Amino acid sequence: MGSRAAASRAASLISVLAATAVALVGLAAPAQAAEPVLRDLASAKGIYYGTAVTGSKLSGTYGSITGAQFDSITPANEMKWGSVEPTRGTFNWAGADRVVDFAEANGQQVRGHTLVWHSQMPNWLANGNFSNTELRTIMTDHVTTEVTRYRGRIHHWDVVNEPLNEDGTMRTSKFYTQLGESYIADAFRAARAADPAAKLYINDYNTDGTGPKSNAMYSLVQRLKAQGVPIDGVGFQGHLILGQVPSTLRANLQRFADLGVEVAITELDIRIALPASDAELAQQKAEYNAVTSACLAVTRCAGVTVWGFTDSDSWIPDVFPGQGAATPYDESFRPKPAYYGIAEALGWTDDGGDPGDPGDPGDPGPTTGCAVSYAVQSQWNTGFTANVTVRNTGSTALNGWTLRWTWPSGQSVTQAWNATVTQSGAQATAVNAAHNAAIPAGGSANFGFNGAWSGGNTAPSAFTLNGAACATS
Ligand code: 9MR
Repeated sequence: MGSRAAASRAASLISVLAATAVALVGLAAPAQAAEPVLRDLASAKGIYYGTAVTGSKLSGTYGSITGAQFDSITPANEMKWGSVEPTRGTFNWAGADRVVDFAEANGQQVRGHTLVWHSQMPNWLANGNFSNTELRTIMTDHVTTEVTRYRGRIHHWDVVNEPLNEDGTMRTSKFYTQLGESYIADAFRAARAADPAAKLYINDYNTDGTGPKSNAMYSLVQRLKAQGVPIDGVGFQGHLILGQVPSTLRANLQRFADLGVEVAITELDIRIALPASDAELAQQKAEYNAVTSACLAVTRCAGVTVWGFTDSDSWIPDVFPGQGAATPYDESFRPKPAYYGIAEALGWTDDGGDPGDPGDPGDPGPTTGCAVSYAVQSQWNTGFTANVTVRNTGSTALNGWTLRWTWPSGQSVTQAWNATVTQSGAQATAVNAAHNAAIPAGGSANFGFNGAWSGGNTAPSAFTLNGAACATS
């Protein structure tokens, strides 16, 4: 199968070198010898394993893991129309170039994302009044210019992104409203002419399982094929919710493959209501495993891309407040159970020699723990100022925290900063501020408050963090 053979090319030697380099400089736990290397495992199975990246972050630990673990990268934003042509006729390729250059330096393929999309258009385009003829030319010129620039360097292009509504009707984007469905065919034809080697994809979300939207995509692809439109693949974004991975995913991928196109999971993440419990992270492991396995079970599935590999680079918390923990690595770049779920789907088995590895069979699993230091910084006749440091001594990141304690001698909180502190009777409750909600494993958060006291100002002796008792120091 062509796409699988292509995906198995020389990447593995390069990735071993990259992984070794990371281990030598000791930057990141996941690249140590006993840890699985997703790109090698995927390559051996004939698929690629990719991640969306933020180009400006491609150095340090973020860059090391990106290079070591993945054999395909997708610029999350840098190739979008608004990024590359913010002013009509003025192109800024710096961000996109950075991603493509990184990929080539690390033996990776690039998924180009995305050419024609209703969102993240430059203002001149979104708000401009163009005749239908003019708009069609603007669109095909854009496709031609961008695809030509990266000719021979992009393995997949998301030519048209998110053309459908949830009910399966065509989304009334500027392109559809003015040009009708033929805008899709025109975009694909322009892309093919500009780079005959790139595989050309249509890409959408909530088409992962069967349903009205997926059925509409199926019909659309049938129509395009019948018209001889040069479409090579269908991308299924895979923005999923814990517990709601469609049971029809594999069968859905297969029916598209049976139309004679490639399929790929292009933007996988599995979001969880925060804070994520150990049980939820274990379920997420199983679900990452299931999605990866579904791709492997479909011969024409070219690969899987996660939409950001680390929770510190995920769009989810910004768009779905209170949800997150959606990617395979935590915010401190520690592999989560999901990472091992992917690796196991790709055929990795624990060597048995590292019972401490998170996610390994027989390991103790993620640990939780906290330590609190409480200090009265100043005290006057009836008032005092205190400072509290909360340390995450567990092995997984916290995404949102609540600290509780009971006052031993009738104190009360009058004003707080860097946390919201409320009081009920003798019990005080401090909830994180937005900026210190995330505490990576080994990290800490700090807040302070003014309080009132009379008679005595004995320090609290016990604290709980998210309901679990903390050590005090
Ligand atoms: O991850 C991207 C995020 O940084 C941007 O702010 C956002 C703007 O819409 O786009 C995100 O990526 C989207 C992708 O391009 C298309 N599918 C949905 C993704 C998440 O919104």
